[in-house]
Amino acid sequence: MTTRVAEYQIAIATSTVPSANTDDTVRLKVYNSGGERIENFNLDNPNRDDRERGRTDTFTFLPTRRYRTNDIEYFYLQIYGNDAWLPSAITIKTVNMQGNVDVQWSRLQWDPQHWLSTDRSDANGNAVPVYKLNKSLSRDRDDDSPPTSAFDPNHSEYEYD
Ligand SMILES: [Ca+2]
Ligand SMILES: [Ca+2]
Repeated sequence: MTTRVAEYQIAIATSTVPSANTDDTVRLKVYNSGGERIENFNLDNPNRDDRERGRTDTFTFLPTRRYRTNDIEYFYLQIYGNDAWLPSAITIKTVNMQGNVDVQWSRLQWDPQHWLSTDRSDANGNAVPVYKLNKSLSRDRDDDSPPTSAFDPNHSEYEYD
């Protein structure tokens, strides 16, 4: 039983390897079980140089409509540009109306092959413009062990806008 989403708290770390940083736009998109995109967050702190090497950036968003945590089915993490980016970890939390964390999704062991770029030849041909984070694989309300297969680099659904 989950409750209405009152806030998202997102933390994303950038790898320390050379060129892991990016100045390109990155968005986190939230989808419901019907495949409808219900949020499209621009991961940008206005007064901060986000996604520098070895840094963790945090973002807070309010939902743009009314729904419950259970309505959330999956996420896309998408880059808009060819300044390749290599994350090292991501955590997404939903907060309820009482101010408590409702559910936390996280991937704390990022595959170092999984660069994001619109130029697929980046990272020796391993780069993709978008990753899918499946709720069913990554949800860890009571489990501290990091999921290992939360992101699907082979999915074919892209949305550009
Ligand atoms: Ca910024
Ligand atoms: Ca880069």
